[in-house]
Amino acid sequence: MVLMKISEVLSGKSNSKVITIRGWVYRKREGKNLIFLLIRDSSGFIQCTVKKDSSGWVEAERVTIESSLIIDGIAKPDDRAPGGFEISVNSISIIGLAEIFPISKDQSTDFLRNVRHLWLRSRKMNLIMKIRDKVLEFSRDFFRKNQFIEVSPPMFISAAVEGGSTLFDLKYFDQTLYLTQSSQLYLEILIYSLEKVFCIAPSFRAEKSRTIRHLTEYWHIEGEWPYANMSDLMNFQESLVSYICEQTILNCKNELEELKVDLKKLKLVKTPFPRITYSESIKILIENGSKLNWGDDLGYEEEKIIANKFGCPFFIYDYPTSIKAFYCKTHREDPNLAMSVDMLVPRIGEISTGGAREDDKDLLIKRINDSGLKIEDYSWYIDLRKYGTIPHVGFGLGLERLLVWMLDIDNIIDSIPFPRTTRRFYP
Ligand code: AMO
Repeated sequence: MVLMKISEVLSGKSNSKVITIRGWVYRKREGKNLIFLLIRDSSGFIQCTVKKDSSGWVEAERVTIESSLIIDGIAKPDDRAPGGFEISVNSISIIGLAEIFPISKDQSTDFLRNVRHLWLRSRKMNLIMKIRDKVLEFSRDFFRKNQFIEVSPPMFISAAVEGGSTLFDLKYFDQTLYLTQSSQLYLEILIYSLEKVFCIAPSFRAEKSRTIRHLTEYWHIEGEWPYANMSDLMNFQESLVSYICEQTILNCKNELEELKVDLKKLKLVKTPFPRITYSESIKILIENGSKLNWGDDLGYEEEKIIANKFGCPFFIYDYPTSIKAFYCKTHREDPNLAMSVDMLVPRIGEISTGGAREDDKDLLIKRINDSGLKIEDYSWYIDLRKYGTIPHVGFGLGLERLLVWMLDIDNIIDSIPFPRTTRRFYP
């Protein structure tokens, strides 16, 4: 007897052979002389039929939805069965007889999110998590192909990266520390040793926003690149996103099909992405009836208006310095403009932010002071500009926002196994 994954059985390799599968009962239908069990494992679903005269009958009668089983039987093609194959069952060992499973048909999204630990077994979540894994793999591939080194920054930090209003503080023995909002400043340290670096790590935001694009803990794909300019940065980011889309189409065909993802949208992701300045984006907004003025930050609603106009990923660059963080480098000929760039997509708006970092020590100190931050908190960051400063750029791409867009997911909550929001932290 050969132990097989359900996907191997469905591929026809084991036709007419006696095989063993390990899985859980997804559905059960009982007839007088026949019981149908739809069994799932990590790889898929297969119909198993148990005849009254087989030695598996007694166990088949006992099993309940989500019971875990080991099944021995003969796999054979059957056009009526989902996937085109079924297993004619010889015997069943019940490993864990399940109590009445709380999830049944037609339950509300809210209920399913409340029983996340059980809902993760659903096909939908299984498929999203598989694509998520692949997107992480393709992101790493792309950085490595471009000679970036993966590094491991800390999650406990001593000073804000992205401003105090979204900072989680925590008691760290006798002091207060924070959960990192971005690994950017730590990647900036590491470029002085390793040059091109990247990380894929959690970032935390104490954000009360309850939108389809906000989590309090999300995964951040961040890169930092010495001696590159804004044009290199946009070229790199658009190539990364189109590589991820291309590889996902090639390698996750079945998952995308089953999730009914709009493949046309992914296939249309081609470089170069359109690029407009912040000033041009304000013009578009005013033409569309917005009351926004030059200098105002773009909110979710404004981003959506512009993004839906483009219908594909695109960049907005050269934002007002006044709405950008202290580390943003400014244009030397016009210090009111920051060398900063966001990537936006339809429906979600911003999915990444990046830019050139201020590499001049005195200008950086001025920006820290002007931002009302305590200079002593950033003395190590200023040291980087004291000892062999170099021009550099970097960016942060939100993994979940990317997935929400790619996979047409309704809410960011369903792009991560264990979502953390203002209301959700269980389990
Ligand atoms: P920013 O704060 O714009 O920039 O964040 C970068 C990207 O992170 C994602 N993101 C989020 N995803 C889910 N939930 C949230 N609450 C959330 N907040 C942000 C978005 C966003 O574009 N250090 C800079 C980037 C840089 O310049 O390198 C930064 O963190 O996709």
